[in-house]
Amino acid sequence: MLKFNVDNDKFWRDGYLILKNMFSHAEIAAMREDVFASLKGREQGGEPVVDALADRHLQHWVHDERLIKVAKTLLGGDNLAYYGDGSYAVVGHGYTPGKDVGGWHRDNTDRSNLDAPDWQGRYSLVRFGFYLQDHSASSGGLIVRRESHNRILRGWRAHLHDRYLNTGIGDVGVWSMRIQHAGLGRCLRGFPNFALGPYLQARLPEFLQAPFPPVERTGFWISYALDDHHLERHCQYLLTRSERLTMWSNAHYPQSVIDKCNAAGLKVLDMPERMRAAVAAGEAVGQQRHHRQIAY
Ligand SMILES: O=C(O)CCC(=O)C(=O)O
Repeated sequence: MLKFNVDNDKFWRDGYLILKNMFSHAEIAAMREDVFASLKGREQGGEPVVDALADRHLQHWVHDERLIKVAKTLLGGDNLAYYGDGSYAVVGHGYTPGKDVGGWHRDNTDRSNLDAPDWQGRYSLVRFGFYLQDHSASSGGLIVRRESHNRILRGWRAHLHDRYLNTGIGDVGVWSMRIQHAGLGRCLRGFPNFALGPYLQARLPEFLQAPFPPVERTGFWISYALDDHHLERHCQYLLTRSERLTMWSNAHYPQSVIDKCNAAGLKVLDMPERMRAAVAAGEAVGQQRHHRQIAY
């Protein structure tokens, strides 16, 4: 039994949801500590960049039963999988506004061609976003373009769909991987419901934009999907990406962690192993630095 409301209809209509008070303040503080312990390991301990399930500081969050339950509820299926897509970023630590974060994009496989397979039927890949500081009245949260998971919105009318995830501590965002979104969003000072996407951020005077929280802006994301044809296509796409080669080359999932996932009702697709096998077979994987449509 979940203690918070999961509005399925709203999720499929808008393409995203904010799950209010899904985690306690203490849990979010612990998650933030875990992320910083991992970061310290990478920056000072020479630990490799790996996805969340292979990261000893973070792996327990991947099989959190609440996330699994919500993902299954939203996606309407029991065959839920984790496919090596769990990561974090801290602004100022290799995560630069305007370079690594801030522009509009989608995270699915076929991004602008609505005839492509991703756009046939319900898209069964979702991402949870934990913003580990208070964005209820301050900038730095995610901006999503409502309903853009179902269509391409263009021109000035598209901005009417822009929504700011003004998450307080413990609120969690979840969105369709097909939705258009922009990281490091801003909101209007005093009006946190009013989203300022990249266009308005660049034009509105600073004093009208809500400030960022006083702590380092930290995001942690975990994706899940039904183990279906959309996911297989997305996995094929991810194998083309250079940042996955970096993230998966040294990622190993201990059997005990896989067992915990399975016990929580989550299947684990070992994408790191699949990437290593493809590399060993001499396949052309991990070469694309940016999104590139794959054949269909
Ligand atoms: O909020 C951010 O920093 C970026 C999030 C994002 O673009 C993503 O998770 O795909």
